[in-house]
Amino acid sequence: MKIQGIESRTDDGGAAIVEIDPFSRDVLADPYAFHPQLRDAGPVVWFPKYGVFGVARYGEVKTVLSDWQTYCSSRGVGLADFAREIPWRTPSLQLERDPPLHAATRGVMNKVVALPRLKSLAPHWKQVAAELVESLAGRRRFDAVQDLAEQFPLRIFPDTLGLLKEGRENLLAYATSTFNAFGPRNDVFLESQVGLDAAQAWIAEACRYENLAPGGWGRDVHDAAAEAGISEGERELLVRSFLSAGIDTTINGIGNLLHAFTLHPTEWQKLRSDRSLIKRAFEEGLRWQGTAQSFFRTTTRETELSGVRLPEGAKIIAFLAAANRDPRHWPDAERFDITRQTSGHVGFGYGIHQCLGQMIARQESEILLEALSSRFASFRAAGVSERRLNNTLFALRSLPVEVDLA
Ligand code: OVM
Repeated sequence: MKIQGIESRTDDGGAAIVEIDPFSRDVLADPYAFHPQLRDAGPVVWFPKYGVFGVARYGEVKTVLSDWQTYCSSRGVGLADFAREIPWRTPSLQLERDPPLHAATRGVMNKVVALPRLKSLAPHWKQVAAELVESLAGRRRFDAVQDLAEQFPLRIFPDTLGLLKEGRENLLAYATSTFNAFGPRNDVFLESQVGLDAAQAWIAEACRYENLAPGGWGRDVHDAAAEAGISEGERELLVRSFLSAGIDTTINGIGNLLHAFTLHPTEWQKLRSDRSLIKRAFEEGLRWQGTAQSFFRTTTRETELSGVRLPEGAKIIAFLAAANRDPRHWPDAERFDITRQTSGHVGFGYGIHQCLGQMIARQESEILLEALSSRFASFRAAGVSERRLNNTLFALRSLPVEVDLA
């Protein structure tokens, strides 16, 4: 699909004007068709529809994410500028904070997700993965999103946190709308708002100390944060970060990776013949078809980026997914290749806000891939897949597959 709308015009500061709406249904359904034109338009683009800048090349995306002094997060990492409008939810104490405040909460959270603690969960997660894969093996045809990618994180992560058993269906609804809320108030966003009040109320309740099970990470967050002198209300917000960022992301990271394998059957065979490729396959999945497609920053001062002048208080979209396929950086960028060198991908972001939960996502995905690739000799599409449009996430609603057993 060729998307019209990129002309060689610039705004006053030299940014290339792009008339395309990056949050239109067409682009959200197939962002990778839009990225080449976006990258080629110039190092910095300007979207008049929203009055925001954008970067889609690898170098500029990395610059914006690295320089938190100039490109801040505390004014929101979506389209809304918190300096001008009231945030739609209480801002996150992680995602939507700058140093020095950011460091205090990040330190607390880092303790909770520390590797030895994470590793101690692996035996249980492996057992859950084995059971899930066995039940799918008995069916041979199933939906790799609904029956697999959604099932696995939902069976392990809420228990890891010690969440209330009842009402967990609210988790996905909440995360989906949170990720939509980083974009404009378009139909995609509005559709995800239906019934959200109840989901938000459940989330707030679920984050309270007394509603979190003893021994779970939710209480660990409370305890570690209390020790750091963080108030009770703020402790609850830190737990909320896990609920916001830990479910829809992993589901779609796994879903997108499985989708990539259905499109590239030889890569599945490579994985089966060399299991040491599992780690790389996960990273390549995030590079080639990442979950979080974009985040915004806001300029704290007038600045210049690759020769383009940006005023103070400007919103700028960092297109992570476009950077991850920028041919200026990646050899054979469009190719899904699980043997490639993937280090430096920005699928988890970059800099001080780089995904806190990335080791959790890695462990979940590697355990699942291990179980799948040992049991399924082939893994192929068996019907038409369906997209689930989201202003931030690249997501599938459905991926019918058929497997042969090993
Ligand atoms: C948060 C958070 C962090 C990362 C991603 C995200 C919804 C949220 O701290 O709430 O997306």
